[in-house]
Amino acid sequence: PAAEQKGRTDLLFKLMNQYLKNDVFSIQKSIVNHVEYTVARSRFKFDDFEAYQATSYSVRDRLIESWNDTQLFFKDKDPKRIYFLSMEFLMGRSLLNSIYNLGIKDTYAEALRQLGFDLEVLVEQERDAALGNGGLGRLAACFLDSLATLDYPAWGYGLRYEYGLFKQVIKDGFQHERPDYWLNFGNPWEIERVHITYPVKFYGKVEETMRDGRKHFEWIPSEMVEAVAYDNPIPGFDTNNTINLRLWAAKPSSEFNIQSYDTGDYVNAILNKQHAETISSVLYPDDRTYQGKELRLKQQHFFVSASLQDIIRRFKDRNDNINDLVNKVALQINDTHPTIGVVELMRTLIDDEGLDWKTAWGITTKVFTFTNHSVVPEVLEKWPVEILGNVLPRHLQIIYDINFLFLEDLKKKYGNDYDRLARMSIIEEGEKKSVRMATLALVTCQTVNGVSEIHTDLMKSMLFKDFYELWPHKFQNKTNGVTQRRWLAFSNPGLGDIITKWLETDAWMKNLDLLSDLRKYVDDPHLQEEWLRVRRQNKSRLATYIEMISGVKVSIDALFDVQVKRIHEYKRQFLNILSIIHRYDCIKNISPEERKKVVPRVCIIGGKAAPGYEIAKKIIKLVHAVGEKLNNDPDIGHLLKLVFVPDYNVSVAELVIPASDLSQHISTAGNEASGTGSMKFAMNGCLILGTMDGANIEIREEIGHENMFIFGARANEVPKLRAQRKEFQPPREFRRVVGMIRNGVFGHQEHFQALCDTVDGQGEDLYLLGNDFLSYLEAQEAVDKAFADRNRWAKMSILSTAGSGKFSSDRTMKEYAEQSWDIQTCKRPL
Ligand code: NTF
Repeated sequence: PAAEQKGRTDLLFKLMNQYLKNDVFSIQKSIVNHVEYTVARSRFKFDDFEAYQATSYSVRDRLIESWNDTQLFFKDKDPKRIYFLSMEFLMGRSLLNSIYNLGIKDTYAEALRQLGFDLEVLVEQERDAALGNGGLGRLAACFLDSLATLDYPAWGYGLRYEYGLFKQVIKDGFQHERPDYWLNFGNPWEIERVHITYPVKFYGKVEETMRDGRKHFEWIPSEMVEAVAYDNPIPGFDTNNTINLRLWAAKPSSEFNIQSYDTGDYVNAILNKQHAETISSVLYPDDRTYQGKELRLKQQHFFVSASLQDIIRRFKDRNDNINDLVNKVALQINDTHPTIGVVELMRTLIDDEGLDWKTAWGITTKVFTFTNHSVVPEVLEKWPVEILGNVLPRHLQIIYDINFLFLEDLKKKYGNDYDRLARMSIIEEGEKKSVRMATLALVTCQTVNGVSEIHTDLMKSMLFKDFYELWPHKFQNKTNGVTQRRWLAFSNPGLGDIITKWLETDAWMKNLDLLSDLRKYVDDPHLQEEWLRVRRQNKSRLATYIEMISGVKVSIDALFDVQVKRIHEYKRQFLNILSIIHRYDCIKNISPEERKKVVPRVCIIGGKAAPGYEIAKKIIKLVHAVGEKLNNDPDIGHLLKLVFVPDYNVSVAELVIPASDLSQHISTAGNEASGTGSMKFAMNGCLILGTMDGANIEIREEIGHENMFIFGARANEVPKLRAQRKEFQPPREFRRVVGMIRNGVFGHQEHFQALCDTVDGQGEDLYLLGNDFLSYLEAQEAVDKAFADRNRWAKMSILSTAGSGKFSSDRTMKEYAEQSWDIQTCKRPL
């Protein structure tokens, strides 16, 4: 047997070193093999989609090698790991990103070319993985890219929704939602782990017993659902590390409720079980209103419970003492959505691990860190006690206990200041008692951070003022960032090449601060020429796309003015439309001579409205109505166009951002926590028209106020302006354009009255469109003036890119690693 054993070891060792090769022929061999044996098509006849599938599977093979080895290496070193818990990961497509990150893009392109396929065409076959709503989910995706690239021992955990964010279809200018069944044609980027499953419990009751002389609580659930792991390898760039995003799908539990089969109603017993799968079926499409729906709470508990079981299992593989958890595990909760996990960990430690409250509390409060992503209190999730207590009865008990002890402590400090105690309580009293999830997170997490400087300041001074007074040391700022790999290097390769050429290095792909060296060459006419040429090529690509989707022909000499993001009143797409109407009105009323001086513009608006958000949907309709009018007005011609880009998503963003001259980030100051789109645009040399809100303020610091167009009320002025609304008389220009809509200049009057009401007449104009209008128009004029001067614009554009080094998510991740998670890198050697 010893000899046999040795023979086997030798054989395995030999086999283990048979890694896939990355020369053109080996890649072709693996693609064609997948055509034949995975896709089951003939290698002599397969179409673009099948070629995409086979190519993806061959890339996946390579990812798996790197990922297995990374996981083995992590297991061996057993460093403290960071687990990033998020309800949303807006990944977009994977093929191009993976082969770029693995450093095999050119070889793949060549391999495919010889086989008669075009990589660029195949890439388009992939469906976006849209498991997120917008900024919050995309941020999580950028973070994973940076964590892998920086060699941090990290895991992402989330939900494998069968339906991602709905597809937006426009009919007669109205948004319709279509389900995004993205798994329809299979998903080559995931690996189902049939053996990695955990039971997740719901409902039922709690029984109190005595155990070892101590009170013991036992939760007897009445529903059990199985969580099955799906792994998504996330390769780092220019490193051997590939980390994991583990998403959970719900499956009926095989063990539970067996007795119901014995009642004779076998078929119904099975049908009832099928309900379990609904838990992971659909992503909620509202990004800042919570509806207190039971299913949403079940989703939250489902994914954190499975994740925690998985994390504790992994911990126990290598550690005997549960107290060491704090040295091995950091748990990041992305907004309040995973907050129930804090309670689930307490429950596990006390009920399952047998720890006393104090020990469990000591561990729990050291492992969790919390990021808040919103400025206004209305967004903060609250769960009605009734729902929470029904779905998770033991958790509600624990929440009450946490709150009791917390309030006792507060009383010691603040005495009978009951107002304060009521404000700070985890339980909100009132008609409908509810659990304040952000408060729960604040009380239990080691640190809490905002996502831009102004946001963190507002958290301290307004949103969580009481808590800042109590625990100033808990509060941190972590300004958001985006990955320059996906958002600059891969989606704008032309510009990337210029940057590499002038900096004489491509090291900016891992150290974005290097971009600042571009400043040295900003006046060089060669750089300016090359820069503008690439930007024109990108614009021409977008112009073709625009014509395809809307039939509108646009001139690439015009200024491409873009606002793409979720549609929200606070983001003020309506303000943008009003200024477009103003521009239209001005052009109509000037002489042909004067028209010659007008700077031509193509205005592009895109974004989804939450399905139940009526005003947002009207804004979309208005874009179409105004577009219809001015795109077909012979007086206007190419001077002004307005197009709506439907179904804005990650892939559309990759096309639009590199082709934009100007991008708008014009939220009412004090409303946008950060904004990350702005960072992508700035990196790509697009100038920003914005308010002093969110990350715009820091972008301005980096890029220079002279290279941005800033307007509007400042955040500290907003409360006063709101208070003075009753006396405020909007300017004549504002009343005129709103009047044009009301009077039916763009038709469909009946749809727009309610929208106009929000900004004039009886309306409150909560977002101060009327107040900011003139200053916005002035900024727009400054834009025209700058664009008319080609050299000046080129310079400003280069300086935008040069100043965007700070906005890499690599920087953000390093800050979290050092200041919140206390983790070290763990780099796998080749
Ligand atoms: C969003 N928050 C903010 O509105 C953005 O300003 C920010 O850039 C992103 O988070 C990422 O931090 C949300 O979507 C939510 F849901 F939290 F309100």
